[in-house]
Amino acid sequence: MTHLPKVLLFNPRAANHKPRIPNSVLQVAASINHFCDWVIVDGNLEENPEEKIVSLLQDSDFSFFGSTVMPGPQLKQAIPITKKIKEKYPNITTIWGGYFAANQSKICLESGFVDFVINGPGDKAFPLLIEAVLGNKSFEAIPNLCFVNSDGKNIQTKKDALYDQDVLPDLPYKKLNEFYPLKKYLGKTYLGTQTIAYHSSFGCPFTCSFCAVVPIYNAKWKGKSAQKIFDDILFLKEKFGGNAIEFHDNNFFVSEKRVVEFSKLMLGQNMQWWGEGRIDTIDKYSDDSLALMKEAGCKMIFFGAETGNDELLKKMDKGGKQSGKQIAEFAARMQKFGIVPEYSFVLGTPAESEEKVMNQINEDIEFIKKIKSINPFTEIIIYVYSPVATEGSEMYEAVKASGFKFPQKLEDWLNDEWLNFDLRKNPLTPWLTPAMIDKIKNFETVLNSYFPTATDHKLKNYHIKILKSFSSFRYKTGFYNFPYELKVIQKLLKYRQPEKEGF
Ligand code: B12
Ligand code: SF4
Repeated sequence: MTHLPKVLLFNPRAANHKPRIPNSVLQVAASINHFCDWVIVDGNLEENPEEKIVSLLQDSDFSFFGSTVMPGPQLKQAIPITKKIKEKYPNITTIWGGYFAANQSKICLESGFVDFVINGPGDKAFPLLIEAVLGNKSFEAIPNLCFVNSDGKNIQTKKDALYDQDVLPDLPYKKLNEFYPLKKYLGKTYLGTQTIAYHSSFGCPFTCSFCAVVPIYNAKWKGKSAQKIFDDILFLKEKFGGNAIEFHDNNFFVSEKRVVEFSKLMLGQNMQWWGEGRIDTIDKYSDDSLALMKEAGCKMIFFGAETGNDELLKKMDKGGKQSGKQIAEFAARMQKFGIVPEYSFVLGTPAESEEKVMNQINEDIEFIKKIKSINPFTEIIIYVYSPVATEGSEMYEAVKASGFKFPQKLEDWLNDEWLNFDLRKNPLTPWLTPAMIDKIKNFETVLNSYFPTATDHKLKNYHIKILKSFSSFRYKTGFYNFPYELKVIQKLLKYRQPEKEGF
């Protein structure tokens, strides 16, 4: 009997979050399914994932440990657990992938406990890397890989063009179901009682200057066909009872043709769905397409509205097409079709003076109120700008000029301020004063009380009435300071303010 190489794949816990199908590790598991014996440990479903991993490593002869790593809370488990594995089992090859690892590959490799970083899609790189390690071959020819060579030099290999998504191996849902019942991943949301997390495309064709997708995908995008998406969804519906979908793509709506085809297939399925898109892209869709999408279950779409200021939109490289006027008109257009626009705004971008930063925050607050008056059903998500190293963009140049620096060591990301950095709530960037952060947060509290989110499916009608009546004076007069009473009410009602990704 031949022994297959053993691979332990880890999905670290994303703090305070309901579990979702762990697509990142599941997709790389699919890429090695034909020649490796793999196990998934999901930090979202394990009380103590470290204990679980240690016991697996003690009982069996694993050669590889792979972890996916997003910025923020996932680091809290990914860093100490990988470090421990490397200390106790130096022969196990440790591999990180995902957005944090790819965008911060240098410090990951310098930590001494991450041997390799996958820089972008791992579908080809991961199996090739396992083969190269086992066969003692060179790593230089493996695409999408970062590593330190024998001369101590950081090497980033060439990026592959994006793969044809329809020919990649199917995700091994049935095998995942052997480790964790798949039903545990199908959460209750405002979309349905058993919501599927599905990822139908990679990358994004745009280059917004604040976006972590840009350095990895360089304005490339590739999606699965409508038929392939539909077949997978139907499988998850029939086999595991999925009855709603969150599309986790960076940009689900790039191709109107694909969305229309998918919508036609979904008619009569009685499943509601949500995804992320761009205002300027979907504004080009025909009325017929929008009406069809609604009929096919499209309930809400997430859009990066960012700001109403046209000059700033240009600096953000929003393709130069999105304008404040368009954002406002589009909110009204969505209302006509009964699709909820979920607009995210990025407040607190750098400017030449403190006064200018504050003025922009005030302007953005007024713009958000304008959007709400045009279409009160618009869901508003407020972020505080957290820089991403998009070298060469005007925005990142201003960030660097302000003296801002990313941590120089991997473990520094475990400090509280850096753990919270990518949550985009209080990134402690040098140009933001505490008064500015307070202003943003207080406004957010008042706004979310006056217009409670539709995504909190536990919220009752009388909760909404209470929240609205207590916040009405503040919202209408612009008095946002110290909204303690609203915080207490929100806490008592267990009201969850809206978060990105519609969950
Ligand atoms: C699902 C998701 C979440 C889920 C996580 C669910 C889970 N894992 O349990 C939740 C909602 C919890 C979440 C939270 C956050 N997220 Co999030 N999230 C995503 C999302 C939408 C999809 C990730 C995914 O499943 N992709 C599908 C897989 C197949 O693709 P992939 O991860 O890229 O994997 C491929 C490669 O990267 C590589 N790879 C990845 N991992 C590994 C591991 C190994 C071993 C190997 C070999 C290869 C490999 O190979 C894979 C296959 O080709 C992405 C955006 C996106 N479209 O990817 C954002 C994204 C990763 N999130 C992001 C952020 C910032 C966050 C937050 C930190 C902040 C926020 N406000 O959203 C929070 C953290 C909050 C918290 N409380 O933990 C950013 C990261 C940006 C950055 N600066 O790097 C992204 C890119 C969204 C964005 N465009 O801004 N998120
Ligand atoms: S459209 Fe969205 S995903 Fe694409 S580059 Fe801009 S912010 Fe990033």
